[in-house]
Amino acid sequence: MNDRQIVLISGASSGIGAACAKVFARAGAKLILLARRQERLEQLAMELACETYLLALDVRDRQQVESALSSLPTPWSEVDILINNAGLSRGLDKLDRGDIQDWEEMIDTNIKGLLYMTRSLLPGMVNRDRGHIINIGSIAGHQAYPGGNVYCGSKAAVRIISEGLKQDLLGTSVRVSCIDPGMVETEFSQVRFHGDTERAQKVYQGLTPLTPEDVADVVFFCATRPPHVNISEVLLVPTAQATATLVHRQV
Ligand code: NDP
Ligand code: 8X3
Repeated sequence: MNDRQIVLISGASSGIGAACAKVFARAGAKLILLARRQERLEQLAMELACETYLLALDVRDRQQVESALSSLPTPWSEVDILINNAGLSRGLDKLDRGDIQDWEEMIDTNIKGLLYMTRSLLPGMVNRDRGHIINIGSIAGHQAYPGGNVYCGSKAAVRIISEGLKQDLLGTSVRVSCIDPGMVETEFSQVRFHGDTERAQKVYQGLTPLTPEDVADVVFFCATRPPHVNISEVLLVPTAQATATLVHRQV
């Protein structure tokens, strides 16, 4: 990658986002790290040997997103790569028993938050005729699974929004990628099960899941292709996973 490129990573306080920060920092990027937990961002920034700018905000808050991104100080204002990674699942209930607050949190974060971020930074990329939007989707955007209903729908939306965005940007040099991982061991399942650690651990029992670093490697690869190459979509899964529901566990 070009030295000194500015990379904004949402959801940088944990898991895949934090791993992306480490990979891009090693390559010499300048990083804007965004998440709600400021202390986590500060801790990460201390570990990184690169320039960082921290944005402690909630991507669901449209006003906060617009105001923070439109007032980035000059050395940070021309974002080259936006990694839309902030996201979450809540619950695994059948739809008739689903918690509406959980649905709203997923839709507001995974779809609307991603749109607010993109809408704020994309005009600058188009004007400069340079940039890359990298969205973190999921295998759940390709196949639904029981109880996944709204989460899977939100990730299907990420996939289709990415496809539409690529079409809208045709004729510009701005690139779009959608990276769709299968099972990755992060705080994801803890968040899904509202802090039920035992239930969260069972998700990965008997198999070797992807690590956040595995996903970050793929994100970095997409971001570092020559300018005429656009990797539009990548589905990556653990070797022990075939589909959203078909996994091989050693007993
Ligand atoms: P983590 O829970 O470890 O990380 C999620 C990150 O998103 C955190 O940094 C969190 O920060 C941030 N985030 C959540 N809500 C908001 C918000 N409203 N505003 C700002 N930041 C927010 O999970 P992962 O690293 O696994 O998840 C990253 C992405 O990868 C998600 O989009 C997820 O759907 C996707 N994914 C995960 C898979 C997995 O198996 N783990 C597989 C496929 C896709 P904070 O709480 O500090 O705001
Ligand atoms: C996260 C992976 O299969 O739990 O998107 O939905 S899965």
